[in-house]
Amino acid sequence: MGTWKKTQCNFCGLSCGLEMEVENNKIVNVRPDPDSSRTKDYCCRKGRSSKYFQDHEERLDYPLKRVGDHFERISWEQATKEIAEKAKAIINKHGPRAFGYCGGALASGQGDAAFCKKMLDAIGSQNYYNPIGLEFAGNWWSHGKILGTQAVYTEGDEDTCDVLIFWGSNSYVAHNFIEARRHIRAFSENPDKMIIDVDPRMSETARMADMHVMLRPGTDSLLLRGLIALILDKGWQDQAFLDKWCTGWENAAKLWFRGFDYLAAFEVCRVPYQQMEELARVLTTKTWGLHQDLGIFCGRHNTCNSYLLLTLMAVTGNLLYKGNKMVDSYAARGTTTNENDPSVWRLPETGRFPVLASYPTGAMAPEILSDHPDRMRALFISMGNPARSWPDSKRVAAALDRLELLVVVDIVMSETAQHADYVLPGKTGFETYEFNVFQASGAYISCMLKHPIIGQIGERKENTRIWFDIVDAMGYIPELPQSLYDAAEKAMREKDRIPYLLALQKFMKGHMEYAKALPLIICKSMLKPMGSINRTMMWAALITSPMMGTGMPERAGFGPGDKHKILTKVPKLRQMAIMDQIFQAVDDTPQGVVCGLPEPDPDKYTQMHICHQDKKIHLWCSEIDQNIRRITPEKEAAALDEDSREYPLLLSAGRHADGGDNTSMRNPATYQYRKPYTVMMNPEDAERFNLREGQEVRVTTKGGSVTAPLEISCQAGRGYALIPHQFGLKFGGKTYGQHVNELTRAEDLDELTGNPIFRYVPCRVEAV
Ligand SMILES: Nc1nc2c(c(=O)[nH]1)N[C@H]1C(S)=C(S)[C@@H](COP(=O)(O)OP(=O)(O)OC[C@H]3O[C@@H](n4cnc5c(=O)[nH]c(N)nc54)[C@H](O)[C@@H]3O)O[C@H]1N2
Ligand SMILES: Nc1nc2c(c(=O)[nH]1)N[C@H]1C(S)=C(S)[C@@H](COP(=O)(O)OP(=O)(O)OC[C@H]3O[C@@H](n4cnc5c(=O)[nH]c(N)nc54)[C@H](O)[C@@H]3O)O[C@H]1N2
Ligand code: SF4
Ligand SMILES: [Mo]
Repeated sequence: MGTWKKTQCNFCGLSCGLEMEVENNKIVNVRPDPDSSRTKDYCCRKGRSSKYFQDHEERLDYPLKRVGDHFERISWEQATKEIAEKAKAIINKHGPRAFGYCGGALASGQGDAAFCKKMLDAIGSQNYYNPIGLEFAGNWWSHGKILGTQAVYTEGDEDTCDVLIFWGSNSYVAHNFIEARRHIRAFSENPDKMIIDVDPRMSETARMADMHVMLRPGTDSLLLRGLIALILDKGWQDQAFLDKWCTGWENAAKLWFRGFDYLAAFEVCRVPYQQMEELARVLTTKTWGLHQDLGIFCGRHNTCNSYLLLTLMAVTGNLLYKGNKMVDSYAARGTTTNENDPSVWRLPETGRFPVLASYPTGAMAPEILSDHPDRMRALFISMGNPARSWPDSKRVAAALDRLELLVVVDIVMSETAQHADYVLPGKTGFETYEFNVFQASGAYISCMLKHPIIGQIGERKENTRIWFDIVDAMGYIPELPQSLYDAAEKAMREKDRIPYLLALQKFMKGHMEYAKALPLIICKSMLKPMGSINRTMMWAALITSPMMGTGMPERAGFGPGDKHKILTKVPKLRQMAIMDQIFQAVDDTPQGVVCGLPEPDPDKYTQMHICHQDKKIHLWCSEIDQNIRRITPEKEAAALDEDSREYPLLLSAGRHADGGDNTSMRNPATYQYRKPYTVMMNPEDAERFNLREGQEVRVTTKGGSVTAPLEISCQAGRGYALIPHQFGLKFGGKTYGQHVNELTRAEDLDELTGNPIFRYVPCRVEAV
């Protein structure tokens, strides 16, 4: 018999509450936590599979250094010293543009993303590559233009809407919002509620829908342009909402929608007009909430897709109103990056710009492989597997090999780690502190801090602690006075960090030259009493939260306490004291705490979430104008047919299939009793190409070719083949399946933001 401990899932941003039975330092059982502050007795298969992820023979226990063609065990002291010296020498010779970080993951651990961005700031480099540049770039850029911020995003609120729309999102399998399956089932069973699914195939989610719009793959932008034109033509738009909240609408309506030939557009999209009229009527008469994902984010014209969906919300009065809410978070997900600001770096070779500080992942390999003097030469990677998960993996591998210094922190010898000069053993979120400050739903903010439930194994270290030790050895964190360490110790002992904040403020006043290193100074002084960089980063994120002063903590019952008189005189410090109280509550409560409630007044809510200075929703944007205008029935029909002779099918390169979690679920025990690695194809296509169930087939694209057994299923749309995302991983010396990014190309990126186009890859499938 082991001991049951409360924790949260490690595998996606939702952080479902879990209880784990731990015996002999191993997870032996997992069940959903009924007391969680965000999920009630709910988790998915990934969370339940945690034990296969945590303990297996491939876990790394010691630091490794490449010597010739193999790796040798070295000490932490040697690793830290050598890496710091080599990285520093490269920066001294070529400047900070030669240095970069990639990874950070948007999974349930945001410690790496939070710390490593600060590490780059201190070094003076903007080379930050995060999965933002691989799925959200188009969406977050559109939020920046329309709402004035890239750091938050909108999502359907199932508590307030009558209609749930899944657009390019297979949520029944992906569980990409809180208690997804539970909500989908409830909507499906309730005769007063409705589910609409827009997806070119009969996905598991589409099967539960009341209306399935089975559009031709890659035609979402064309469909959306037509749909908005149809709404205007009928006069069904929410004019009161547009007049009250929006600006630029007249321009957008005149140049993009009025007079647009929507009948021709629907024909190219292969959707019946009657269904579009019905859809337009539902969208303009009911409260609806949207869940969109990779069908939109990684589809053709993905930035236009996101921009037009936000426009559709505004036109129907559903943006930041009724069904679509802002997913707030106390921890800033980053700062909005204005690509027109001359101080923001353009990538030297491709000229690409960052969104929310993160560059397009597809651009990284071409940049490293270029001969530009400003190219990246030293790279640190953690919580990411670019040689497997990023577009054009062969090119990524070649780029990693070209680097003068590559350091990878991982829990296994990943496909990326295999190319490194140093591979350092990280901990999982079960072995150290980890935090996730994504909001659970539009209805509340709940914060959680995972505490370690597994004791020390081998010489594994917290990822961020590894990076901290290296930047400290590089000399980017100054020596601190003993008084600051003492203040930190006392603050943690007394569970009140206000005196520490005052001591820190005093120190910084005399040392303005250290301003860029402030977060690292906090980590250094707090490290001993906190025992963890992640735990410190969570506290730092809370006390610098952009949500301070919004009244959210107070509505959830949090106040500053009455210990310090100074709090009544300094409003900013008072707000920080409230966040400090929240930190304490979260730190004391492993199941998480509801610590923020949104503004209840709908008008004030909308007002608060519009970040443009004029407090208006901006529906016109000159940067996207030409892109939208080019999306016409004629041009799209020609572009969609362009490759069809040589590549008669389309490939969804990387369905996020059940049981997997990108490349984290490496252990094949996760898939026992299943045969998940296949090419899925529609029965009519199989007949057309004379292929049989189970037969080995070859899939060829412009990027490369892989083989897999054929699975014939009505779940695949006609003309649309699918390969799962999470294969091609090594375990126990064997590689399971082939990996889908051997089929994708670095040049197939969205024209605006550079987000990859994984869901529209022309291909052919033949018998081997
Ligand atoms: N089990 C499991 N769950 C996961 C993950 C996992 O690997 N496994 N990964 C997690 C992560 S990181 C993410 S980002 C999410 C992804 O979650 P999803 O985005 O839901 O995953 P996909 O399987 O890509 O589903 C996208 C849907 O879009 C459809 N689609 C394809 N092309 C088009 C198109 O042109 N237009 C439209 N409208 N739809 C299209 C596809 O048919 C598919 O049903 O899942 C998360 N959850
Ligand atoms: N063709 C194609 N490519 C895709 C997609 C697709 O649909 N098609 N989907 C894209 C999407 S949506 C995403 S989000 C990305 C994901 O791409 P990445 O962000 O690169 O994530 P992973 O590939 O899962 O790599 C995560 C790495 O972190 C390690 N790791 C996991 N958990 C821990 C931990 O707790 N501690 C430590 N130290 N390490 C850990 C894992 O071993 C793994 O090597 O893939 C993208 N790539
Ligand atoms: S939905 Fe699944 S993967 Fe995501 S946090 Fe919950 S249990 Fe984990
Ligand atoms: Mo993702």
